[in-house]
Amino acid sequence: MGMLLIVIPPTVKQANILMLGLDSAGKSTLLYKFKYNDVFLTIPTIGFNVDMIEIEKDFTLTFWDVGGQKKMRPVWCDFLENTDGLLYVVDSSDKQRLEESKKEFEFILKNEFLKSVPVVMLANKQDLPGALNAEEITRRFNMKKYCSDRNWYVQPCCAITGEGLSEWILENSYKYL
Ligand code: G3D
Ligand code: MG
Repeated sequence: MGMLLIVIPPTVKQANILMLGLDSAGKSTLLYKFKYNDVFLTIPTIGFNVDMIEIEKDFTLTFWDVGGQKKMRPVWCDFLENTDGLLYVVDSSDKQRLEESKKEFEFILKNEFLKSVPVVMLANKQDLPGALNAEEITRRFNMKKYCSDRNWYVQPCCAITGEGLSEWILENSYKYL
């Protein structure tokens, strides 16, 4: 997949991460896990959640977790401006809605505001039986084609246990943004 490295000007102390994905993909669970290293009972997000997480001294990521229900998806466009990194969350075990998720993904990538914005796809719910692995998600989402104009990476994870997250959030996130 290659090395993802985007140079952050020394003055940039904050980056906006937009979390998108279908409803129930696990976005809010992931955000709680990032923030508190804990699992909270999530309720379907009506509107959006926003949270700032200090990755290291003087570097903060602001996560925008936008509701993924069908009626919310047209609203995604209102959140695209000023996005430094897209975190697209997929329920890797929900094969029935994979195609729907892919369609939304492809659609959103075409938006001018997301031009060249790096993408990390979180292949969530790896704990569930039959979950597609990162290679399969990469293939099914046609990442090589649709993200050929930007840096991208597919990270398998489980928002409940946090597996796969710490590597990304602590070690690598700042490199992507
Ligand atoms: P959303 O914010 O993308 O809409 P949520 O999704 O974070 O609200 O999560 C939807 C449901 O998926 C929640 O279950 C949550 O506990 C579950 N979930 C999230 N991540 C994982 C995971 O990695 N593994 C498993 N097994 N479940 C996960 P409920 O039952 O509350 O609907
Ligand atoms: Mg939510």
